[in-house]
Amino acid sequence: MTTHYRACHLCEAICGLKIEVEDGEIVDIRGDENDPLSRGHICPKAVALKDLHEDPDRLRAPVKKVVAEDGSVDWHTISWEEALDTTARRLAEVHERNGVNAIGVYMGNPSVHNYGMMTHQSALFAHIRTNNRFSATSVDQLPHHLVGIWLFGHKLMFPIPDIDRTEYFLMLGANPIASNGSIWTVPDVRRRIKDLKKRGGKLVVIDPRRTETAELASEHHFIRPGTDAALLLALLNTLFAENLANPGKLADMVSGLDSVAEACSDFTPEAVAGFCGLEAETIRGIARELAAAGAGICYGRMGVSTQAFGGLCQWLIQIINIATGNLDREGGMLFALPAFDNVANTGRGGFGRHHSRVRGLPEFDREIPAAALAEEITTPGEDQIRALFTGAGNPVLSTPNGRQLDEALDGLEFMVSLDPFINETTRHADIILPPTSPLEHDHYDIGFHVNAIRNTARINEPVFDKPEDALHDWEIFNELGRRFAAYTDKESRPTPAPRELIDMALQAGPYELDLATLQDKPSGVDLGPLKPQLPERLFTADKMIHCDTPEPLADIERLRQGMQGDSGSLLLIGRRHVRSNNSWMHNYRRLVKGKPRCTLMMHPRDMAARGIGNADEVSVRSRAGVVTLPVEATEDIMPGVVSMPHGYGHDRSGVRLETAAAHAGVSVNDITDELALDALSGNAAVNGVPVEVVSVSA
Ligand SMILES: Nc1nc2c(c(=O)[nH]1)N[C@H]1C(S)=C(S)[C@@H](COP(=O)(O)OP(=O)(O)OC[C@H]3O[C@@H](n4cnc5c(=O)[nH]c(N)nc54)[C@H](O)[C@@H]3O)O[C@H]1N2
Ligand SMILES: Nc1nc2c(c(=O)[nH]1)N[C@H]1C(S)=C(S)[C@@H](COP(=O)(O)OP(=O)(O)OC[C@H]3O[C@@H](n4cnc5c(=O)[nH]c(N)nc54)[C@H](O)[C@@H]3O)O[C@H]1N2
Ligand code: SF4
Ligand SMILES: [Mo]
Repeated sequence: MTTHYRACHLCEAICGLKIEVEDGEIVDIRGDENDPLSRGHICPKAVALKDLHEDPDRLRAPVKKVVAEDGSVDWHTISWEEALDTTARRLAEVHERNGVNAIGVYMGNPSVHNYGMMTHQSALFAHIRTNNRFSATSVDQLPHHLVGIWLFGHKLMFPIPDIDRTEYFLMLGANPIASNGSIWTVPDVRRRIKDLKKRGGKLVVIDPRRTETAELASEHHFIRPGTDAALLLALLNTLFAENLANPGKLADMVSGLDSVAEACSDFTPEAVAGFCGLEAETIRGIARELAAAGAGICYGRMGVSTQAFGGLCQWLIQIINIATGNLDREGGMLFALPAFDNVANTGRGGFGRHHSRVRGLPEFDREIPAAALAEEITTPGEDQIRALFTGAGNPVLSTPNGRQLDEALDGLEFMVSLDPFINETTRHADIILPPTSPLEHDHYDIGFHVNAIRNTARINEPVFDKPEDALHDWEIFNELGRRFAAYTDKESRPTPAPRELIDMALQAGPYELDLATLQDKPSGVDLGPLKPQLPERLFTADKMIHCDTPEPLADIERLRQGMQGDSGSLLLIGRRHVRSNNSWMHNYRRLVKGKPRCTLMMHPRDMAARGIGNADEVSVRSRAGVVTLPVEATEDIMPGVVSMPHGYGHDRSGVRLETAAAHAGVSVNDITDELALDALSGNAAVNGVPVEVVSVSA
């Protein structure tokens, strides 16, 4: 028996694991008590790492699609030589004939959990500087990046809730008990919330659903989806009107708060109460308690990012943290200082430097909103996408109006996917390049230490040897880069192995660590709690935080317009479950067992009004499409709101995910709307979609 130490890479909590292997097989996975960040915590998904590794549906060699004369599709195993050469040649042909923008790129969420994808994608993409780049960012955390740029001068400057030392925590649109935290690496959040309450602190949750997190909170308030920006403005209004705003030591490095005070002057609690569905006195109470706390937090995630006012919400949240003096305060919001300092190591990011061809949507960091991918493939003209590269993503299930994209992908001349599975997206590829299993390569978390509540670092060796004739993601990028460069007469410079890059970055980093030191400590090293770092850590030219950001200030007018009138439609929101992970963890019996999770949660009052019985099949219709699924009656959802999880809809022809197909569900993104974006940021508004619900049970 051998024992292996490993950080779980499935979600942002990056829990330390202890994995026991006997005769080449995993016999036990448990939490690593010595991990200074996760302290032994794990969730049910960790054990599924074994299932993922052993999954018979996981591709072990490249495959190419072969279509028979009768239209039937078969996948043939091919050599790496053929797979890499064909991919590079076909991409080069499109590049040659139609220009670089004819190649589209979509990178999905697990790229950020796998360092080789981050350090090495440029080995290929340095040669394909296409304007048609997309990623899951624009269905997720895009507003956080923009706020980072606007206020702190860098797209990765994320203020992190210091939950272990706070007294008052105001949380909007996040459900960490299910998600284990986001833009907030906080393993064992349940215990931390309990500790907060034990020391007399308070957690207040604002969510249209009484979630698992709301259940634990000191207070929970329902809010009408999409109205949080008005609530946040009313909180600021109260802070300024009652003279409670006090930036404290931030005063010397902050300017422009007066402009915000002026902009929110008509957003009194009374003015927004009806729109948001909270009492005016409740809003005032929250503002007063947050101001009175010695250290407080205002934090918001998916529910306030992926909605019609996502950019404005995330900006207002940080303005509140500044106005209450809680930014850069212990027990408030602090910036992490990772050993591999990916903030110092990456560009600051830009916004709106070019726009998408068809709809004129703004780029962020050279990417345009994923909601525009289908139209960029189907709309003829110069710079139309004709070839597509996808890596670690499943946009057919994860981006708005995925059904439209599903159809659009068939029109491509060539598609290649870097992915271990034949799923709803990769089934459209001509070639699939499967990387090694996660446990066959080493692991260092470049992505998430910047979100973490404590500074720690760990490198972990592979649990299993790399099989003969297998390639890591980063090796695939290096090889594709070299071959594409050869076909297009460019000079290629393969990037050194990720380990070397990490070693260099660690040595250059703030703790002057190196790989050898970390290798001796497989449970990780503790670098201490987060500390105040401003103004030194600011990336703004004058080391100041300018709160009078023109773009979000101007967006307040759009909110005012939006507050007029109510269509009376039901509003659809999303949800997550601890045993699921976006679209790709439904192939494991131990995670999907139990009652079906892909249901429409609905309030009994709304059901009665429509003659819907419990467990009826209902059709849910939006502007974009319709899906049919079972309804689940619950008083835990606000009347007028319905909720459905994402990442389901696996029963499509050609998908090779046996267990997932048997628990297929339907995809909520068949009815989210590719035209419904936050006009400020370009982020998808997958929460707050107007829908009609009708029983289809006889
Ligand atoms: N188990 C599990 N864990 C995961 C994932 C997963 O799929 N499964 N995915 C990972 C990823 S990629 C991410 S980004 C994170 C996301 O992490 P979180 O943001 O914590 O996760 P969600 O469960 O989407 O929480 C969003 C909440 O917003 C609420 N909401 C919806 N609309 C509104 C609104 O208009 N206003 C307000 N105030 N609330 C609203 C929803 O009811 C929901 O409770 O989770 C990560 N962790
Ligand atoms: N309606 C609605 N839509 C949403 C959300 C929502 O809350 N509601 N959440 C959004 C969010 S937060 C996110 S992050 C996105 C996720 O959207 P995507 O990133 O597009 O989708 P995933 O489901 O994460 O797909 C992961 C893919 O990566 C592959 N993969 C896993 N590990 C590796 C690896 O190491 N290497 C390679 N090459 N491939 C790998 C898997 O096989 C799978 O195909 O979905 C978004 N979509
Ligand atoms: S919470 Fe679960 S999925 Fe997330 S890192 Fe920890 S064990 Fe892995
Ligand atoms: Mo995400």
